[in-house]
Formats: sequence, C-alpha cells, structure tokens
Amino acid sequence: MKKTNDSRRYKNKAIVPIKKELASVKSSVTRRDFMRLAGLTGAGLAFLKALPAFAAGAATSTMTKLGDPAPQPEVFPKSKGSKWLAPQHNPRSTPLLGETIREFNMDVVIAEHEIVPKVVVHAFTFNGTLPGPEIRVKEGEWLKVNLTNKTKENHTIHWHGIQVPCEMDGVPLGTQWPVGPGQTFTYLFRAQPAGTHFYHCHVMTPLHIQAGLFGSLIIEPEHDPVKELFPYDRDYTLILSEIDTNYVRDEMNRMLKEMGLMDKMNHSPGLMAEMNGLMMGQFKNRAEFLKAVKGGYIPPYVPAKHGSPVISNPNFFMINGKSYPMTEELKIRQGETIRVRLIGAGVDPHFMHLHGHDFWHVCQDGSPLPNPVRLNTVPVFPGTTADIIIQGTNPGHWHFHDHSDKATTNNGHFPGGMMTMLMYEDARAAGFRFNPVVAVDS
Ligand SMILES: [Cu+2]
Repeated sequence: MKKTNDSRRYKNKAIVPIKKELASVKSSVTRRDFMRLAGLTGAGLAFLKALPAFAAGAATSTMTKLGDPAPQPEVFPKSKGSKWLAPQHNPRSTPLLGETIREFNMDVVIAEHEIVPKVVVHAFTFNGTLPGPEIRVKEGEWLKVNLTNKTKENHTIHWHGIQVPCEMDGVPLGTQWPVGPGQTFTYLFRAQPAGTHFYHCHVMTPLHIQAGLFGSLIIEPEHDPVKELFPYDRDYTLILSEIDTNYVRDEMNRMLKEMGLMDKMNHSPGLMAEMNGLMMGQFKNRAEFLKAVKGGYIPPYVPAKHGSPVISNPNFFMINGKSYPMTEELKIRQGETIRVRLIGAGVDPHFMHLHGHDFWHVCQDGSPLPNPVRLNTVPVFPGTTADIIIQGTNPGHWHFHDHSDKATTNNGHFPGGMMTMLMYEDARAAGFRFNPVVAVDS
C-alpha cells in the first residue's frame, strides 16, 4: 500500500493496496530493559515508579471448560470472595526479570485503501493496512507497543476489553496526552484476559475508527476450552466495520485545515491531572465549559459553525476492510471444524447469518459461554466480539452475510458489503453442482 503525504487534499481514487504482516519481536526482560521501561516516554510509564500494592486475594481464574456437566458454579460463583471479575494478574505490576515481553511497532500513516475495485479512499492506518495488523499473544505475556504518529493529526490506541492499568487505556486527555505528530508513545501491559479482542484509536473516535484505525488482538489462553471441546482445523478473524466515504474524506480535510487550532488549546500540564476526558478535551470541568459558552465559545457541534450536521451515514460495509465481492472466503472441508472470531469494530449492529448450517456460539466478548449456544444467526453489536464454531457437515458453497439489508450493498447497490462465502474445498467431490436453471418436464 502506498503511503501518501497527508498535507495534500484527501481524495478517493483507484490504487491497489498491498497487505503487510506485523513484525513481532519476542524478548525477555533484561535488567537494562527493566531500567529503561521504568523511565519510558515521560507521561507514558512514569507511573511504573510508584505503583501501589495490589489488593491481594481477589484474583482467580475464571476459565470454564465448555461442555463441563456443571459449569454454572464456576461461571457464576456463589462464594462472595470469587464473584469479583478481578484481573488474573495485577494490572499495576511491572515486568519481572525473565518474563516475556512481546514488542510491536505501530506507525500511524495515511495510506490509500481499496475497498472494492474503483473505490479507493485515503485512510488512517496502523502500519499501512486497513484493518491494522493482527496482534496475537499468549495470556499473561507482556505487550509492549510503540505507537509512532506519522500523520499531522493526533492519535492514541485504546485496548478494547483488556484489563490494562488506567494509564495505558489510550483515552486522550483522560488517561494520556494525545500522541501528536511525530511523537511516539509506548504502551506496556499484560495481555489479559484471554479471548478475541480488538484495539482502536480513541481520538475523535467516530472518525478515526471509520478512517481505518482498528485491528484485532487475540489473546490465547494456556488451556483453551473452545479448542478442547471443538478441536478446530482453521482459525479466522473477521472484523466487521463500515465507512461513510464522503464523511471520512470531508472530515479528514476539515481536520487537516483546523489542525493549527490544536496548538491554541489550553494544554497546560497542570490541567492533565484534573481532566476527565469528557469536556471536549478543552475544559477542566463542566462549569468552565459553560462559562466559555457564555463568553462566546461556539462548540463544534453547533450547526451555525459547520452549516449542516456532521453525522456519518455509512455507504460501504466491510469484512477485514473489504466489501463483497472482494471479501475473503471461509474455507472448509467435510469433517473439518473452523473457528470464526467476529469483531464488531464499527458503529452499526450486524447479524451474521450462515446458510445451510447451524453453528456454535462459544465466546462473547472473549469469554467462553457457560454452554455453547446453537444458532444460525449471531448478532455482533458495536464493541462486542463473538466466536463461533462451524462444522463441515453440509458440502457446498454457502453464503455467510449480515442479514440487515443495508449492509449487503456497496454504495446502495446489492449485492455487496458484509457478505462472504463458506466454501467447501471438496464440494464438487461431494457431488455439489451449481444448477442455473431447473427444467421441469410437463
Ligand atoms: Cu486516531
């Protein structure tokens, strides 16, 4: 994928992207690393120097074995002491000598991304791809991510569903300074809890997610109850998202134009301690916000400021950044089992329906369900993840798609959007033939 200079106007045009894999460096903590980590990037990791002791006794494993004849007590424990959903590892602890740190570099760059042929948009991307690269680590490993901002706008990374220390949560002006142009911020936390999760930028979230800043984060447990009950042959991750191409283009251009205003905002360091991240990122509290409005400040949402409401109305619906017919197919063979991790990274709910099969819904938001649920349509709401198990029991070429009509279109034209196929590689050997017309003799 071609990186572009974001100082010019963002347009839609046709260029074919190249997919890149994220390079991971697996390492152990050395004494030198440890000293370095303790002083990383000022605002980033200074907190490591003065961590409070963790309230002991609350941490328990909540992993439940699927198919266990009596899983209920483990999932909904009756004893008072264990009903707290405490992280397995103290989020506020520091890496110990010998513990594994998985290090990743994430560069935010503007890139041109092709959704379908002839529809190419300027996107914010992690390392040049939309979605960003998949991060896959083992539960309990340390995750160290160096976020470098190579655009002219601000960004962060929020680790969705992860029990990070608060300083690593990626909320701009809530838990950290936004990572400005040319800056690097290092995130460091333990990968927990296990399961299917994702990450995304948290700066101007409605725009920056649509513009491409999201990716999957898969945390593998030491003992995976899903794998134990349903030993699977293939593992797919499908990130569901949508984009209003006009909204993203116009807002990216507006943002670029107004970026100079960011320098004029009241970003005094003393303010940071009192920020809750809610007052539009500019005011210490509600009273100050109201005072400013009285004094003539016009918030950006006021119609008079922008002329018309800036509300996105998505026109392309994507699975892993592509719309049908460019979506990746799910491959299977008779007798095989596949795991499909569905991630609702966008703003709309989706209802993924598989033809010709029932499947097992085994995990929600990363956690194994007390018992697998038999479905043929699974809802995937914004911010949620759902893992399903599909078994190769009915050879053919089957549609797998969102059952809400709008999301199966490309810019209003059916078919398109969030559709893919479950393709049996041995369908023809099993006798499947596509019959375009059935002639009936009278
Ligand atoms: Cu961003």
